[in-house]
Amino acid sequence: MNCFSIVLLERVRSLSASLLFVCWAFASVGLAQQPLKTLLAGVDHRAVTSLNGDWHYLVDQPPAKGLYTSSGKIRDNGYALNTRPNIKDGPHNEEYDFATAPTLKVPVDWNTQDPTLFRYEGVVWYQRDFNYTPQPNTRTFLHIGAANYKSFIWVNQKRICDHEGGFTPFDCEVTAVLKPGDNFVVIAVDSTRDIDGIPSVGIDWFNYGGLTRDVSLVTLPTKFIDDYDVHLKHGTTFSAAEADTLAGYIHVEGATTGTTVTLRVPEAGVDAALKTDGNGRASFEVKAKHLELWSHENPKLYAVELASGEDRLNDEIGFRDIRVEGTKILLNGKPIFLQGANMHAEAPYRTGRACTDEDVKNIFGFLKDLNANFVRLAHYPHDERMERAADREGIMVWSEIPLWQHISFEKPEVYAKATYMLNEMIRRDRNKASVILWSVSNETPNNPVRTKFLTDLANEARRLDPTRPITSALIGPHLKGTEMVQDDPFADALDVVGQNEYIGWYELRPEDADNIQWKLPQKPILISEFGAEAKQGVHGGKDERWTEEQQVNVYEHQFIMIKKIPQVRGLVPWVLMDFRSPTRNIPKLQDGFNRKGLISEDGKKKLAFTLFQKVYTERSVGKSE
Ligand code: GCB
Repeated sequence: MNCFSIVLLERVRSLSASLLFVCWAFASVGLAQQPLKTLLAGVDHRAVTSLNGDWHYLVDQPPAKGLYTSSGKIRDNGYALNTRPNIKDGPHNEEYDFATAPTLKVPVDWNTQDPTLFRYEGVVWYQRDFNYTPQPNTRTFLHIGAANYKSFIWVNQKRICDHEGGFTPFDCEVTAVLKPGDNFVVIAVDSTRDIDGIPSVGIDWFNYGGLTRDVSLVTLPTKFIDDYDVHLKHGTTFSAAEADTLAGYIHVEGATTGTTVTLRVPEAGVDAALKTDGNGRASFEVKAKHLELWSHENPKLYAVELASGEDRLNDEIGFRDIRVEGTKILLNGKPIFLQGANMHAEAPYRTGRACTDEDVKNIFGFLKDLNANFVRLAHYPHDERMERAADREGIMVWSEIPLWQHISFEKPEVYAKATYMLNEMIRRDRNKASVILWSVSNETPNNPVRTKFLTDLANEARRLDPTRPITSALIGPHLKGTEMVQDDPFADALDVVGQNEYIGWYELRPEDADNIQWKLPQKPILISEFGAEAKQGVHGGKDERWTEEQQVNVYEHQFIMIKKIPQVRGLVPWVLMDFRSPTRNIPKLQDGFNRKGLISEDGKKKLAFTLFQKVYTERSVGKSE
């Protein structure tokens, strides 16, 4: 087994006060040479040098001999060196050449850019040149918004970092390997599914590979703000009259005790000079002169300025209180009912992994048209643009790590991966007011090993962020007569319980829902998935599968059932838009798409969309009180 110790202290600083050494096996994948020590928050609000654009690429088909040795180690003497083959004379040397290779756009998955790579899951090498002008007293990081699934990175032939996980950002320090003028970066991205990965091998979505989000170089002063949390103080109770205090911390990497940090929110009358402690963290509680709280109706964002020494970072942050009381979800002290939809990170119209401003605009256009106030970003963190848009548009968000169905729960190294993915997600999005729920998993099998794993993970999420409720989507209710019983012990560890069910599609008939009584935990319940497939444009009787009418029929019976569950605090139909899933193989109906969308992948609304639009406008299903 090839293992390495990774010092998680810096990556999960708030997670542990002591060094936590984690060693995980990259299956047969080889050694990571350096631990990732830095994780930069707020990069999308910094001035960066974008490395988006055209990158040369070469496909390293399994067994990927350019990347892996026969014993599964990472090869440091192959493509990573980016040398040229002797084409004309001299002894034959290399079997690759980036300089003459075609290019792929970054970001954007490889599958939808090169038809020969459409179903490819394996290693693709990316290379690009860039120019660098050294600046004294700075540190430079290569920031990768996301690369699915494992990445191995070299700059100027030096291996600088590895990363596992396809949906969260990471940062590799390149200060020591950069030179004035021409430089190059080579990244091998391996999208091969791994039984011990998160997610594991079985997924119901398309495994888009590659550098799927923005890539940039971030140059910072030697002491810099790498993490911050600016939120409305989250006390044991909430009172609108007293909601005038901002709390949190600003962490300065490299700071010694007593380093000054300033926090300014001019519009709220906040101008505070703070001091770091021995860990570089300046914790604070400061009174604002006036605060308008963020909500769906009033998504107020404030310009927030952080500074320490040479470093400056400007963000836009909303302030609000989210908590659970009994079976209610309270936003700013008032009960809310979440009218939402699930969404995969699938780009409308063009298909592919959503990653552009245009994709986000289209998705939010659908949500607003639906009159939604909530979206579950399934089943992994989406592009950061989504949460930024949600902040601006007042759409509340459920954000989750890709812990989907069957995971190697018995393996400590998988738990370590889950915690750092959770940390990467929370680090990136903790300052987004729209994010009201962290989800640790979706539809996992109920057994003691998994329950312990997920309970620990839920507690970890709570420890990383004590201001937001923790949730998960559960399956496995069992029918006892006409009673549907959810007694999964993992629900005890959750603040909000997501209940997935497909009555009328995978089980029973649509009308059976009318008579089912649910026995659910006395906690706020979100019906986090329900629905049926329909091919847009196919019409027929309400009992005819695949028709838009049948999809509507399923939902209408669901509404009869859901109205009788007193704890329900939200509706999250599966799914807003049809999405690619290669396991969906019924020709002419699915053609590689999961068809449970309210909208087709090319933006055409099905009848069920109109149904939800009406229900959400009239607020006819569900109550907040
Ligand atoms: C589920 C999963 C979701 C699937 C959906 C389906 O329960 O959570 O990822 O896509 O069912 O359509 O089967």
